[in-house]
Amino acid sequence: MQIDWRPLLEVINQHSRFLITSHLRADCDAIGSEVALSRILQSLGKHASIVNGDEVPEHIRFMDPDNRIDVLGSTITLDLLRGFEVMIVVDTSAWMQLGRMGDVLRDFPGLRIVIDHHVSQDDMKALVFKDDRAEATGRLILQLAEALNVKVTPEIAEPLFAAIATDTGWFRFNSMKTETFTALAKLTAAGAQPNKTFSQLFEQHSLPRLHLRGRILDHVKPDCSNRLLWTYVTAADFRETGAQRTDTEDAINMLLTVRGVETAVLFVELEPEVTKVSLRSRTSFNVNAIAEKFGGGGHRNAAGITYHGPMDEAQPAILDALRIGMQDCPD
Ligand SMILES: [Mn+2]
Repeated sequence: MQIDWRPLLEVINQHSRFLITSHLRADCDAIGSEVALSRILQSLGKHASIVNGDEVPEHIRFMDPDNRIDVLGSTITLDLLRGFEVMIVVDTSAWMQLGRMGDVLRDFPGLRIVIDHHVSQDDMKALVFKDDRAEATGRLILQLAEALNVKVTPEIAEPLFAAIATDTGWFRFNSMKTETFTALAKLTAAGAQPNKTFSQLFEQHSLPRLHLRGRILDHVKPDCSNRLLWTYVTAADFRETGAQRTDTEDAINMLLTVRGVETAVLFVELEPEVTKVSLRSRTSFNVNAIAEKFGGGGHRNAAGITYHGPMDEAQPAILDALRIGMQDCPD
């Protein structure tokens, strides 16, 4: 269903000072939507500030080349957030995900707007512009630009392209639809450069990260007649490769590239008594149910656990639960 943007057009026409925020641990859809929206508002002669509850993650700093995004309590203080007439939340509708900006929103005396594509919706006492069929908030921001008759410059197109590209796993998730390609065509026509964005997103890793991946692959073990693959990273692996904690990101998905694999698990030894566990499923098998047994959570197909115990205790406990849950696993 197409969003009716008219109430928001009216709000934008009638106000001049906008405060934009998004969720903690921002991704490219959050940052891209914020940056593009601020540029759209600025092109209309409005004042727009972006303030988040935490820092832009290092690997997507390229999304904010002018350092326009403030962090509450770090680069900006609460008293400087007075005088805004409209507060706009993008790419989330959950209080929990706003961090300290949630308090700002709770106390905000002006109008509240939410622009989002997630199904869940907290009551934020806001005007909500939502399309939960949209693959990314970035595409909704493009719709808004069109509704406002704003010319989409390269500076608006680039962050929106990155937003859609990342929320669709570089155009491969089944959230991709005809409208996505249409939006991408408009964005590239307006100056977005897919090859540049690809390089910024996926070709900036460190050599230690590559070495860590080598170890993760080297440690892969099959289980449950090869339907389950699991692997691990030890504290020594981090130390010896020089890799960072964040360098395990996405590594688990490599396990799902093997034919016949249904479930993948990655154990990460964070501390002697803390083991981070990532679970993935590409069938109807619900890894979230397993994660919840151990105090973790997530989604059906992707979930995580922070296991308070050594890795050699976490491994048999969680693998056993998976074998039972997956059914028909030989002993
Ligand atoms: Mn998103």
